[in-house]
Amino acid sequence: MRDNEAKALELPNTNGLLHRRVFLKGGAAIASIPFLAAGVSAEDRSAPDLVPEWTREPGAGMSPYGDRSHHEADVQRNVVSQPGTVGSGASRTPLQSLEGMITPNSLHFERHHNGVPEIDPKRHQLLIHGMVKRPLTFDLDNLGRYPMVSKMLFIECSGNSAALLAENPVQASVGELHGLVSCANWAGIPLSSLFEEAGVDPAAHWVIAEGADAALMSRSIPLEKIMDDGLLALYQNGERLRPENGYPMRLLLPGWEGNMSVKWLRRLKVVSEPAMTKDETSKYSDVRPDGKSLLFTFPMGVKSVITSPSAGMALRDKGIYQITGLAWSGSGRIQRVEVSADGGATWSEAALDSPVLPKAMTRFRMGWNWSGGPAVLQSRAIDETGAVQPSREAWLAERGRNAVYHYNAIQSWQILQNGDVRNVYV
Ligand SMILES: Nc1nc2c(c(=O)[nH]1)N[C@H]1C(S)=C(S)[C@@H](COP(=O)(O)O)O[C@H]1N2
Ligand SMILES: [Mo]
Repeated sequence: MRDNEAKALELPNTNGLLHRRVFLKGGAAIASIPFLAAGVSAEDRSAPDLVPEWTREPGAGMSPYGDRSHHEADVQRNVVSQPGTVGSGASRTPLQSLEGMITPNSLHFERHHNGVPEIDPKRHQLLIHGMVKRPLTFDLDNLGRYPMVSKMLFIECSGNSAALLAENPVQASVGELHGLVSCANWAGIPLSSLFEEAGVDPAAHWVIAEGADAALMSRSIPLEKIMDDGLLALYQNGERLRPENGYPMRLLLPGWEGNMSVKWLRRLKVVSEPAMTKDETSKYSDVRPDGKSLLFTFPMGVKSVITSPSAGMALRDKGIYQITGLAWSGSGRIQRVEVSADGGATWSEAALDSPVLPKAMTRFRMGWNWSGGPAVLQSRAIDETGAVQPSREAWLAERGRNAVYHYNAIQSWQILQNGDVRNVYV
């Protein structure tokens, strides 16, 4: 019976993909298709213990600051520091273990150039100076009096997914391969209001942002971006920023490469020309096939990745599965996501969880009836500007083998006969 139901929902010639309407009508429609095939009939199982030990006595008390279940303790960031250092490196979000669009603060990816500074919030100040009428300083106290906004925004390191440039496919989890991206609800003060108070000289075009860490991370930012949607972020998913994500204040430039969202922000200097800092010349510039480099490639491209099933997972039996993943674009909203189960020969439209927000992660879903035969799963995102996520081949043809940053090509997961999932190039 289940097989027939599944067959009726299959899109023809797609290697088993199901029409996205299975997700569109909410719970009832989902229950009516054989996703429930994983449930075990009550008759086939020994009677459940109606009074297990946790039901026999009062539970634990309240706690002033919560933690997850200790059974979930192995869901962790993957931490890699550069040889000879502790604080120089990155930790990646375990995308394979998460659902929805929000990254919990404890699992937001981290990228530090010289560790997490221990900042006293009472002494930390932000200075706005340079080509302004009135240089101003702000601390947490007086910032608390400005009108705030909150927005769902992703941050992605432009070095994310660089493992996919390896000659042979690296066998690692989706988090280890693509986990330099996270999405949170960020609250803070639109920088335009602070800049208006300082009074910007009309001849100014750039702002140099500097962090208070021992790397003195600094980047040149077009003044236009700061005035458009630049945010001085103070809160992350409702609570104060985590130390590793910039406590007590960070710059957040929606949709632009993560490096520009300077953490532990202490200075914004208004200038007429970019500063050509070490962080935007020796790094975070894009070497082209002819050996020349592009500077200031700010927005992150349209991108998506299937998080389940993904490398390291295994499908148990042929039958119905949910394919799900994340899509995002530095240029705005995700318009649609397409999924292929035949290595890109055919594409079908996935369902998108709402809300679909600009410069935030969007969760997509697709039903799939795995025949037990060979399959290569892929997702391809298209954003509201019409930009289409490129194939790996097309990306390499354009960017060449010297490139390191801004890899946004389609990820392929191969399903082997035994159900194991592997990273593969097609
Ligand atoms: N001051 C400072 N800001 C910084 C960095 C840093 O090392 N120092 N790393 C940058 C890089 S390369 C990225 S990708 C993002 C990462 O933000 P997150 O650690 O909150 O995820 O912060 C950016 N801001
Ligand atoms: Mo980065």
